[in-house]
Amino acid sequence: MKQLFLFPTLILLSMTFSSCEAKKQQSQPEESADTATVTVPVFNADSAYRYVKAQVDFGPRVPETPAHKACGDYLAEELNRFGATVVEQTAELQAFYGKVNARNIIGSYDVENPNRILLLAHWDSRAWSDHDSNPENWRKPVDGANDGASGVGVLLEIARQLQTQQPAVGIDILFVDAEDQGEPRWESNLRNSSQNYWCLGSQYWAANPHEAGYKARFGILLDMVGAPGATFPREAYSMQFAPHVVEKVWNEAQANGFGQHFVSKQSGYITDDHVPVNQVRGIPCIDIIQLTENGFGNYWHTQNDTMENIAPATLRAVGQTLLNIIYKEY
Ligand code: AHN
Ligand code: ZN
Repeated sequence: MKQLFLFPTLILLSMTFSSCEAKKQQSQPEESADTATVTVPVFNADSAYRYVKAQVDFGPRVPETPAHKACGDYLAEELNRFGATVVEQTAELQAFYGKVNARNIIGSYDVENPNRILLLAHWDSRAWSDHDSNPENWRKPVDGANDGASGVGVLLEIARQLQTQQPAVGIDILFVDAEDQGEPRWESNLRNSSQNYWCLGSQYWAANPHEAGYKARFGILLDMVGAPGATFPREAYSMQFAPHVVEKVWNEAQANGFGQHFVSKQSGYITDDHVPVNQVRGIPCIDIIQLTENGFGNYWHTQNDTMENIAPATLRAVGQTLLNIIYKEY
């Protein structure tokens, strides 16, 4: 089943593009504007679910562990298999406990196209379950099925779709590392440090993009997009830096019946990977992140952030909305 969208302005644009062509064809009847359509691929949530599970099956993707290395290789290989141009960057970054080797992985489509959209998610999983109800679990790493793997899984499924049908805009998929290794709760002395030990990979990328002077029209960050019944409020930094992108994405979601996830209410400011993209790289970037009254959900930074708590329906709501946004952009 393909989804069809009326797309009247596309025809006008293509006519101005090729004025020589238009002259030659002047005698031909013009296509009426309201028959112009764009076909958006259908997001396969089961496929996305499998990409989430494949990451979790490596074990926690804590930087500098064998599972992390193996999963990074897998992600680069999948992007390559789906026809992306893959670039990686590694950097030694300052974590609160010392240096950490981080690896950002970028898959680009239609690289010559100057009109680009950036899609990103963090691929590392947290080294500590410091919000677990059982203190004995605090020093265990999280599976990060939702916190990490869900966003990456949705983007891998989008990569697979991009290969089959090229949209009008170029797409860059950025998997950032070392987002989730910020100081655990017991290091409360570091809370007031001026250093932000979260989002290390995206901070590095924003200052050192994979391509000199890299720009995109806008960016969309996915963070914790797989929980059953997840709600995504309009996050405050997103509203501050990219209100038009929030508007576009939430309208698209609500128009397609995903309003139970993409709720209209606003949230507070969340320090996440979109902040350096906005502040350092100057790309308007939003964060689609699960948030409820009591924070990031019951399983956040606990031993229960597992595949049992991943719902294909939520992956679909986010993935289909993104595909609609991508294919309607021109
Ligand atoms: C903080 O808790 C500082 N920021 C939320 C970003 C985050 C953590 N996303 C996933 N894990
Ligand atoms: Zn986290």
